[in-house]
Amino acid sequence: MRARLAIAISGIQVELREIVLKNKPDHLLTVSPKGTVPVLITTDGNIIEESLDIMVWALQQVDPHHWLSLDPSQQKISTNLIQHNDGPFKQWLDKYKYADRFPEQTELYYRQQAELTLMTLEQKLADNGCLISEKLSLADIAILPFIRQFAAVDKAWFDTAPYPHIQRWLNNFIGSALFNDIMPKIAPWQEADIPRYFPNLNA
Ligand SMILES: N[C@@H](CCC(=O)N[C@@H](CS)C(=O)NCC(=O)O)C(=O)O
Repeated sequence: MRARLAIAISGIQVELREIVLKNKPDHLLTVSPKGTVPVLITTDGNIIEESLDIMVWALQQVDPHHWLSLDPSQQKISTNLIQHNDGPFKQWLDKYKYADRFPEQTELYYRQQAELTLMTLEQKLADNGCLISEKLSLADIAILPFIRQFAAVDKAWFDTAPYPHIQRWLNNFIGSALFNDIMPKIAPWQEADIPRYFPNLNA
């Protein structure tokens, strides 16, 4: 989702091949044996296999809202927040989402571990509006999809939890044209398909 968000905002056109994780095409595993998505192949044949790297690849070419424009101290905070999100937070989130697969602790325990991160984000949002400043930047877009997942585990609880700034930030994101632009369901890619392009799926 975050790779699509950055590509969509940059307007850079890519061929989109939707895959079903339970039935990965051979070509995906050939170009990227680790078998995770997203994977981007550039026109000069480079393989980019991490969503964050794909975001930076797109925004370094076209960055209409200056998501990459941070001063050095903001840059450091941004990098730390994203690393923490992609590391410890994502691990707690996965356990909270699939608590029945991790019976050594309760769902509540996993949620509370993840909430330690939410408390940090809530404070940043209270101080700045967005995570780093008063406007969205790379960290917001890189982290928001994971907070959306966190919220969805128990939406009724989340909506009344003491995170008003996160609720506002997430609701604004979910209500944005950008988010809705990247959401259409796309049929899985098959060898015989004619190419489909993103973000202009209908072009
Ligand atoms: N670090 C990677 C992680 C990507 C990732 O874990 N993607 C999941 C889907 S959201 C996946 O491909 N899982 C492989 C599988 O389920 O087989 C990135 O952000 O690009």
